[in-house]
Amino acid sequence: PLTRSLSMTSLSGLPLWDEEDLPVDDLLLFEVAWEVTNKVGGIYTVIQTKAKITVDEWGENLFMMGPYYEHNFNTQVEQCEPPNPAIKKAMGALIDNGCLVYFGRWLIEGSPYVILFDTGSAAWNLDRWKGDLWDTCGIGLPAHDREANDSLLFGSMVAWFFKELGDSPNVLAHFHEWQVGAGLILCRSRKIPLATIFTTHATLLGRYICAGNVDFYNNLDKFNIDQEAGERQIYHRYCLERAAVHCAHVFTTVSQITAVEANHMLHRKPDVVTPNGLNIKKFSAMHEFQNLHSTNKGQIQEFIRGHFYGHLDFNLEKTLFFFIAGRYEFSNKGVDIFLESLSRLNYLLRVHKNDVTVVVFFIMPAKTNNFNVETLKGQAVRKQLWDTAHTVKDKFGKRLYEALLKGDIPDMNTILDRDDFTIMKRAIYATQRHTLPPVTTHNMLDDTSDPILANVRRIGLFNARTDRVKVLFHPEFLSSTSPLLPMDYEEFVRGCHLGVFPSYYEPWGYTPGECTVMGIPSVTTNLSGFGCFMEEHVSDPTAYGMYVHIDLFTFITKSLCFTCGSIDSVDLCLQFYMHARSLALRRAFPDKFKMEPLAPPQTEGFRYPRPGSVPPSPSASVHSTPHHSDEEDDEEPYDEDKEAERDRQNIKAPFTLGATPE
Ligand code: 1S3
Repeated sequence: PLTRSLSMTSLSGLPLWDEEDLPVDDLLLFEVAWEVTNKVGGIYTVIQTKAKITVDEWGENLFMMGPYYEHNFNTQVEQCEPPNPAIKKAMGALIDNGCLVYFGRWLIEGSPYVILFDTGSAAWNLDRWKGDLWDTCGIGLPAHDREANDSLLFGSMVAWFFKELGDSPNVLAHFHEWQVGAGLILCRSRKIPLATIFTTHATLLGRYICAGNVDFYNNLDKFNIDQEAGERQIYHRYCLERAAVHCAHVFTTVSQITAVEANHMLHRKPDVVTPNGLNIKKFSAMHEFQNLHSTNKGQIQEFIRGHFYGHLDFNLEKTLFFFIAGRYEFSNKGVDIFLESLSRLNYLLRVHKNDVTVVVFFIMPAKTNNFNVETLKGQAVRKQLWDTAHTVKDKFGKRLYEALLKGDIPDMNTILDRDDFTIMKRAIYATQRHTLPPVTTHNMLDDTSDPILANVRRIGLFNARTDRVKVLFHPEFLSSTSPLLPMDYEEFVRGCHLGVFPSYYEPWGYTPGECTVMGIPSVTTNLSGFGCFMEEHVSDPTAYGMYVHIDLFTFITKSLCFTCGSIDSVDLCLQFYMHARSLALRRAFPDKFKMEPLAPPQTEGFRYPRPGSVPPSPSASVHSTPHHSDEEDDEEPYDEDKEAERDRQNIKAPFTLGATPE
C-alpha cells in the first residue's frame, strides 16, 4: 500500500527519523476529547487549531470523537454518512443497541470528521457500566457526580466502538484530559488492539489545590496526593485520571511546568511534552491589523454606548479596552490579582486626574439564566437613539434639499418642527436611569457567592461616574450570533487594547499567544506554560513583541506597539505530536512499527532566534531589550508621596497618553 511520508524535523532543522515513514494510509487516527465541538476551555482551541494540519497529514483517516449536544451539532456540524465501511459498521453496532451516535464534518478549518456520542441515549446502562469499571479497576463513581458519570457513559461507548472496529486497520487513539480517560482504561483492560496516547492539559489535583490559595509549586513533593484528592471529594475523578495516565502507551502534557507537576500529582513522567500552537496563517494579514483593530474597536464602542447609556460622560476616544478570558477559575486564572490591580489603577487614574477611562471585560462562563433586563435595555435605548437621530437627519436633509432647490438657505432655527423636537426629547428622556450601569451582563445564578461579583463589591468598582475603571462581567463565551455583543472572540480580541492573564495555574495558556498574533499586547506570568516557554526559549522576546514587567498604569501612560510573532505556530508544535504517535505505535505494535528515532524532539536547551522578517518593536515601546536598561534607570521611579504632592500642587504627572495600538 501507498505510504505518505511523515518525516520529522527537529527544532534545529535536523531530521529526527532516518528516512522513516509512518504508513498513514494503513492507520486510523482518533482524537478523543470532551471539547470536540463543545467549548469548555482551552482544549477546544488545541483541537480546533491543529485540525487543518492533522487533516492535511491524515486525510480521510482522521476522526475526532466527542460528546453529542444537540445545539453544538446543529450549529457546528454538517451531518453525513461515514465513508469508511469499518467506521460505519462499528457505529451501526452501537445504534442497533439503542445508542445514538452521530457522524459528520466539523465546520472548522480542515473540516475533520467527527463521531459524536449521545451519552443520554446510553444512560440506562450506567449502573451496569459502573459495575464493569469497578470490576476492572476498583474505581467507584458516586451517583451525585454527573460529570464523572457522563464521562463513564462516554468512555464506555468509545471503548465499545473500538471493540466493534476490530483490529484492521491499525488504530491510534489519542485521548485528551480525564473526562475521556475511562474510554482509554476500558480499551486497555479489554485488550482492544490500539495504540494509545493520553494528554493531560492540566492535572485535576493541580487545578484544585491551586484554587485553594496554596503555595503549590514550592511544595510539589510534599503533598499527600491521595489525601488531597479525598479531602476535595474528587478521589474517583483523580483515580480515573491517574489510571488513564498509567494505562496509556504514551503520556504527554503541554508544558515543562505541567510535566513536573504531573510527575508529582500522577506519578508518571510524561514521555513527550507537546506544547500548543496556533494556526498562524489564519492571522497572517499583518497589514490589516490596524484596520481590523479599528473596525472591531468600533463595534465594542457601540456596545459600550448602550451599556453605559445615561452615564456616557467619558470620552470613548480616550477609552482603553482590557480583558481577561478563559475557564472561570478565579485564582488559577489570576482574576484575583487582576481585580486588585484594577482597584489600584482606578485610584491612580483618579488621583492623577487622568482623562483616560479603562473598560475591563471579564469573559468567563458561569451559571446564568440569560441576559439581564438592564443590559438588554441599554442596547435598546442605544438603538432607539440611533433610529431617532436618523429619522431627524432624514427629515432635516429633505427640507434642506428642497430649500436649496429653491435657491434658499433655510432658517436653521425653524428647519426642525415641534414634532422633531418632541421625538428627540422623548429619546433623551429614555436615557435617564436611576441605577449604575450593571457590572454583569447576565442574571447570575450564584450572584451573592460569585467570586468576581463578591470581589467587585469588596473593592467597590461599581461603574460609578467617578470611576475611571469600569467593569463588565460577561459570564458567557462570545459569539457572533449574540443579540447583545455580536462578535466572535477573535474580533473582540482585535478590538481591545490589552489582554491580561496573570494566571497562577495555567498549564499552557493560549490567550497571550492569541493576542500576540492578533497584534494586541497582553500580560501573562512566568507560572503559565506559555510564559515559561517564552522565557526559556526565546532569545530576544522584544523582537517578538514580548516585554516583561509592565504595570497597567505604565501601559496606559505610555505607548505600546506589538509585532506579530511566528513562534507559536502549530506547524512547529506538530513534530511533538508526531513523535508521541510514533512512540505509541512502537510500544503498542512492536512487531509492525520498528523504526528507531534518532532523538526525541527537544524543547530543553533550544532558543528561538530573533525573527528574520519581523521588525523589532518601535523605539516608543517600553523597553527595547528584555533586560533592565539604562534608560529605565534614568526614568523617574514612581513615588507615591511625590505624586500626592504633585497632585496637591496640581502639577501634571510626567506621563502623557501615547498612541494605543491603533
Ligand atoms: C487547559 O484548558 P484550561 O484553560 O482549562 O488546556 C489548555 C490547552 O492545553 C491550556 O492552554 C490551559 O492552560 C489549560 O487550562
